[in-house]
Order: sequence, then structure tokens, then C-alpha cells
Amino acid sequence: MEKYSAYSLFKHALGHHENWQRQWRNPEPKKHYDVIIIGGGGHGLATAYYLAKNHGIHNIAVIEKGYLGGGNTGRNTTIVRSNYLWDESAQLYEHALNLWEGLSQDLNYNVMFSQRGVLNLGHTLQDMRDIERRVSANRLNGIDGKVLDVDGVRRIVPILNTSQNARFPVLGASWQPRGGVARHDAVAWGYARGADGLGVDLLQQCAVTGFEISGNQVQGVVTNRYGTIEADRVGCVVAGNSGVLAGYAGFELPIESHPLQALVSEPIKPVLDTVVMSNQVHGYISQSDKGDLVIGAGIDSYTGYGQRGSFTTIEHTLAAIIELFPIFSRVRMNRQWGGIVDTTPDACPIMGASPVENLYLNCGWGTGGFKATPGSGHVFAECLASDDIPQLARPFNLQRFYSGALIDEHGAAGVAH
Ligand code: FAD
Ligand code: PYC
Repeated sequence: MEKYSAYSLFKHALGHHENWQRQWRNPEPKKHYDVIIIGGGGHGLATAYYLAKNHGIHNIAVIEKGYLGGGNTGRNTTIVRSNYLWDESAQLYEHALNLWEGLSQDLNYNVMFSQRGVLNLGHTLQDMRDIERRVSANRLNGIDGKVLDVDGVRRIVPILNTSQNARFPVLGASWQPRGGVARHDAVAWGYARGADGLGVDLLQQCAVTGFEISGNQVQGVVTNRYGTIEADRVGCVVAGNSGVLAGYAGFELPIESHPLQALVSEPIKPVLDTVVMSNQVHGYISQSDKGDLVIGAGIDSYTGYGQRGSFTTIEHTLAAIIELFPIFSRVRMNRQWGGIVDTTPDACPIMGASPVENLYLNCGWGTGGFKATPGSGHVFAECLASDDIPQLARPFNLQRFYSGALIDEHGAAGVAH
């Protein structure tokens, strides 16, 4: 009888596993696609879904270097809101929020969108003036919002430290009742399942390592797994890796990649039924349906591609959370991680044409793109389906960094980074 060592059995099993992955996870790629989307995060998958569903284009591949939703989509704190200051952003994020409201039904997949409201706390007179300005701007754009005084905040979150002796006493807040949270993995899986059902090829564990470009026109992508795959159009939706991909295509982007960290606690009984954000002490927190406290940090100031961040940032975040919620001071933290966010100088995304013909960009969502996922995919699908850039995407063109028509949402959007 043939003898097997433990090692050879392990390798055998691993071989099976790899074959299984190859056959079941990845369909055999075609030689040519109408559209290739690089990046299997929420934005890339949503783009593929809407391209197939709304524009009748089915010959599409989504190429993902890791696993679907394993980038920022699966690493964020899932806050959804549309209370942005400037018209351009407010309209885009409100478009997304409208889609969120029907997303589980549309995908026939529960993305656990929970409109539990979002509070942005104000701790100084200037914070309160900024809040009043932003809420007024939101209401002019038809977006729900209210300015609350400290009693109003206390009524919504009784466990918040509203003592006027705090280091940064809470003076009030903006309140968007239609904001909330969703289950991030489910968003990726729901779009992936929807796209797959409409004939889209989802190619995982396949990195794009270059572009085929002829006469300044993209002809396809070079991959580490399947060699070159041709395409009429390519959408690049790779968040923190956008600068790297732009480099492959021979141009530069006004993007810096930074770590952004988050952490979750052990599950505890339901105690917080809304989302609380504070720019001043800098922390944001909600409680997941499982009971974990979901806590997000400030951006790490150095640039990098590591999916982790510095300890000091996390330490400051926890100090902020305990200052706001002394009741959480003895809760144990379970897991901590980082994502790579793609920040632009005006803290707004880039959507539309690139310097290379038929290569389109969807990036620069930085620390705030989860909430945009349905809207971004919906609008970007329209960019890829026709030569006409849709109205909602136009202000977010790359050209604005040359013309100076920046949107400047930085710090104005209810989040400090
Ligand atoms: P990703 O999900 O990162 O997808 C890009 C994909 O491209 C990745 O899966 C990556 O593997 C793939 N890729 C990269 N290079 C290649 C290549 N060469 N070939 C093939 N594939 C490649 N936003 C909010 O609105 N609310 C929040 O509360 C919030 N909190 C956040 C907290 C943290 C800790 C982080 C990190 C981010 C947070 N964000 C938040 C931001 C949000 O997560 C992102 O803006 C959004 O998820 C971006 O989605 P995406 O699909 O563009 O990117
Ligand atoms: O944009 O609301 C947001 C956000 C919260 C945490 C990170 N981004």
C-alpha cells in the first residue's frame, strides 16, 4: 500500500482546495469583455450589477486581487448618511441614500440597512455654527436634518456624557434620522450575487499588474493569473491602490493612501441604538446587531499601503470614546484592523474619464465611501455604459485639480478626516 506522510496528505488536500477554488470561485475568463472592472469591493461590484441590470451589458468581468469585499468595504464602520455641506456631494450622497432605502428589496438580499439616525456632536460655539450652516444647506437640498441642543441629544442618547464639566462639553448636535448603518459584508455579497446572476464573471485572487494600451487607448488588462484579458472599456475601482494602478497606466493621481483603523468590542447587551460621531474629541461609534461596539479612529497621518495603523491613533480613539461614554470604560475590545483609504486634496471622490481613453476612474472616496456604494455604482455604471458622463458625476472629474473647481468638502462633511 502506498504510504502518505502527513505533509503529502496536507499538500494533497491543499491541492484539492486550490482546484476547488479555481473551478468554483472563478469561472474560466473570456478572452474579451465589453467592460472589465478592476476591484471587487462594494463600488466595483455595484457598478457591475447596475451595468448589467440597468444598461443591458452582461459581458463584464470584475477582477479582484484578493477576495470580494476584503478591502475597505469589509473594514469600515458602515456609517451611512447624506448630510454633506456642498450641493455636489449632498446630491450624490442623497442619491445613494435613496438607493440604500430600497437595496435589500432590489437585491433580494438583506443588507441590514438600519436607519437608526446619525448624530454629529458639537462641542464648541464654532462647531455649533458649522452644524447650523450644514443642516440649513442640507434642508435646502431636501435632505432631512435637525439641529439639537444638549437636551435634545440627551433624549436620544441618555448614556452619553453630557456633563458641562467635561473637557469638551457637548453643546448640541446635527441629527439625520434617515442615516444609519448597514452590514458591510452583506453589501458586497448582495451585489456580487446580483451581478453573478446577471452573467457577470467574478474573478478573485487575480491581480491586475498592467494595462494593454495602444495609441493612448486601453485595450485590456494584464493579470498575474490569466495573462492579458481584452476589454473595450475598463473601470478602475481600487480605492487605496488607485495611485498604483494609475502608475501602471502611465499617469499620476492627486491621491494619498493612508491607513484608517477601526475596532470592535466584545458583544454586549443593546445599549446604543443610534450612531454618534464627534469631530472634536474624534471618535465615532455604533452598536452592531450582534452587540459589538463598532468604533472608528482618526486617519493615520503617514502614507502607506499596510492594512494596519499606529497604536497611538487607536489609543486616542479609545480615550475619546471613554470621554464620551464613561459607561464603556470596562468593555473589552475584540479585534482591531486597518484599511487603506484614498484621500484627495478636497476630500471628494474622482469619477469619470482618465487621461487614457476608455479607462475610467472611480476612486478618492477616502474615509467616507461606504455610504456612497449604491450611488457610486449606479452613477459609474452610467459613465461606463455611454460616452456621456452623468450629471451627478460631472463635478467629480479629474480635471478639477487643474481648473481649480474643487468641491472642498474637507472637514465640512460632518467627519473630521
Ligand atoms: P474597496 O472595498 O477597498 O475595494 C477595492 C478593491 O480593489 C479591494 O478589494 C482590493 O483588493 C482591489 N484591488 C486593489 N488593487 C487591485 C489590483 N491591482 N487588481 C485587482 N484588484 C485590486 N465610509 C463610510 O461611508 N462610512 C464609514 O463609517 C466608513 N468607515 C471607515 C472605516 C475604516 C476603518 C475604513 C478603512 C474606511 C471607512 N470608510 C467609511 C470608507 C469606505 O470603507 C470606503 O470608502 C469604501 O468602502 C470604498 O469602497 P471601494 O469598493 O471603492 O474599495
Ligand atoms: O463618512 O461618516 C463617515 C465616516 C465615518 C467614519 C468614517 N467615515
